[in-house]
Amino acid sequence: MILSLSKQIPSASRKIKLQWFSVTTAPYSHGHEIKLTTPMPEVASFKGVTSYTDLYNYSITNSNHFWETHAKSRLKWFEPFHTTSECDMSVGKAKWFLGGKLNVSVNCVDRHAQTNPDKIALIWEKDELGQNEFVTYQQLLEMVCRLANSLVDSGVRKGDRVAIYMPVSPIAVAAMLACARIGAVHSVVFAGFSADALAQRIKDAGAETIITTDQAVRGGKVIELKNIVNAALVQCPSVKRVFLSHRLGKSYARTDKDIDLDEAMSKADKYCEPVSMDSEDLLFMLYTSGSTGKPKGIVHTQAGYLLYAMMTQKYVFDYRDGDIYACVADVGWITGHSYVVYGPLGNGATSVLFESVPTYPDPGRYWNMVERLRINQFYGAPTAIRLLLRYGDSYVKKYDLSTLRVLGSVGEPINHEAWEWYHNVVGNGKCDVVDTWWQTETGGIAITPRPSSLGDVIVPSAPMRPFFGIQPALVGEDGKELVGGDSDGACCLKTPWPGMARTIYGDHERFLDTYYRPYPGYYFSGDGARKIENEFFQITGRMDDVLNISGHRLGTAEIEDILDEHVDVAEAAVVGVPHHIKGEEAFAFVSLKEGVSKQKVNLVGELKSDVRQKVAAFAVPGQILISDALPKTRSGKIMRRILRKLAAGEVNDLGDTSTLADPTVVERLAAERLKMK
Ligand code: 6R9
Repeated sequence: MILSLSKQIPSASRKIKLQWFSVTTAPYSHGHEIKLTTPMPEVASFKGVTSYTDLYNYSITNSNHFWETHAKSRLKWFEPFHTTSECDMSVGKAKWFLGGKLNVSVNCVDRHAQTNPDKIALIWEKDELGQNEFVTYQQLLEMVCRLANSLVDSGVRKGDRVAIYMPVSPIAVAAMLACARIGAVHSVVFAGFSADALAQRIKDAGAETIITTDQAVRGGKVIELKNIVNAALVQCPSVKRVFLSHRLGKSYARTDKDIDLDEAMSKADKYCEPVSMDSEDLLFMLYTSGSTGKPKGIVHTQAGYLLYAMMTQKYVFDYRDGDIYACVADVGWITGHSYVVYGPLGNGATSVLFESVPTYPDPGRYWNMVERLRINQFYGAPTAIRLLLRYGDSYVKKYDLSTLRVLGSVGEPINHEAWEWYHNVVGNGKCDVVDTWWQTETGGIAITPRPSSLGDVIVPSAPMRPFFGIQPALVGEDGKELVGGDSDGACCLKTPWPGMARTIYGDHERFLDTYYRPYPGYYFSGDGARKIENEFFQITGRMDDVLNISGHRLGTAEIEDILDEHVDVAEAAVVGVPHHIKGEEAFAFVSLKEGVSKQKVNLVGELKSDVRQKVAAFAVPGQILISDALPKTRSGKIMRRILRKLAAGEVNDLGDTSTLADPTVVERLAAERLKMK
């Protein structure tokens, strides 16, 4: 999809390019070699650095000195590190700040509670419009300590995995930081995932502890979280305890493993001694989708991750002391980890927690919140922007959004219409729009237009430039880096950075196979990219069987596994199709077992409900085409290329079908496809 957009960018002369850029030049049109304006005190120790270009180059050529200087000045250490990094991209090895001891919760809470106890750490924008809760750093410290002590009192120890299944709330943030305080490894599971998906993640992590909430409420709808946890527990006998916090306080089914979190916290000590952690001890794992059915528990460690989240939050969003910063992501995704919790709190910022949805109670919700809370940075997803722009400008215009300075976009490519609306209507033409490309695996933003308030041009709809320390490379099928021209390649990163993932929990081979072996010497992201005018990066989409539905990553195999389980289904294949709001949607092809009628009543309904129940609502295919067979090569491989064309409705442009075992299958599928909307 983004490809067609990039074609609109004139690739001729600089003059044309500047016209194109003119939407965002003022007041940042100083050209490329501008002096540093954003305070970065560390620059004083980087010899010869006087411009942004110098600084970026320094971060690559003197990577260790660059990061070491920041790690010393920005993190609070119990014991200093002795070696800055031990990394080898050719074998997927990454270690940062070796020998150093620290505690992430101390860095995110204690030190700010000491210097600025009454500063607001969290503003909870609850689902109910106009209801906020404010948590100061001092209060957050007490919450974290009491929660940490509750965990310890019940037997949770350093290295234990703790599953967190909670809505966006201060108590969810405290749960993450409490794990960090005692050295437990948290695994936050997005509270929109089903009982089966939750159980799968609990089992893979070997978690014996769950922290959850009675109910969640989103857009006025109640989700019975505790009952979902109970259903997951049936599959996870090894779980020993379920801590339960209360949101709505409605009734739920109890089990003998339940521990009331409020009660436990009120009895617990209000201070908890932080555990001294090694830089490379596990901080958390977060499950994400790959091209097989089994989600991968991406592992991040302590110091490198935290430093990278902090640096990117500060310099990408031009965060300044006193700003009110809002990232509206759910804490169940990496964006919530790095840009709701660790990055902003590490920097001592005021971070907004958004519990609701963009259209509740009406499509002005975000902007109502921006006005009320006087938000300076707003970080959201293109899917929401696309949805909101359809309701027109009036929901934006009625609010005073003059506090906004930077608007961020994440999760998927932002198309031109959405970018322009975000920039012109939401930002009133005055804010920087930063399209941020990164992944669960990169830990923090890797490619983004403007890594500080340096001032420079911004190309609409492209993440453009690498952040400090990041060196992207476009690599061709032969494993060689593509240089020059506007060619498409695999989006790889060729130098290590502190936020990089360390492994897949329990499966280091899969980690190497997925990220380091496809293009030896490089980290392979799974995305394709190209360079605009041989200068700015633009992402072209996934190169594997991973879908991006409303910014949520999902492997096609995860949906196929569920469809395959249905008694009537012989085989299923899922592909992505473009969708005007979600960006992409799943389209399923299903062949039936012998003797099952294609007309079977409500088969499509049953299949959709299975996916909803067993994966998540966002995974439900928009369309399901039932047939007697799927197109296969003579060696039995399903031809997804053809299915993608069929799904997109391009039935007359199916390309070469000569390698198919039975070409008539495609003809029948094409006829069926034409009958659908
Ligand atoms: C942060 C996050 C990662 C995948 C990534 C890519 C897509 C994210 C993007 C983008 C184009 C952007 N993606 N940001 N594509 N432009 N600005 O979303 O992490 O959930 O792991 O997804 O999302 O395909 O590979 P995660």
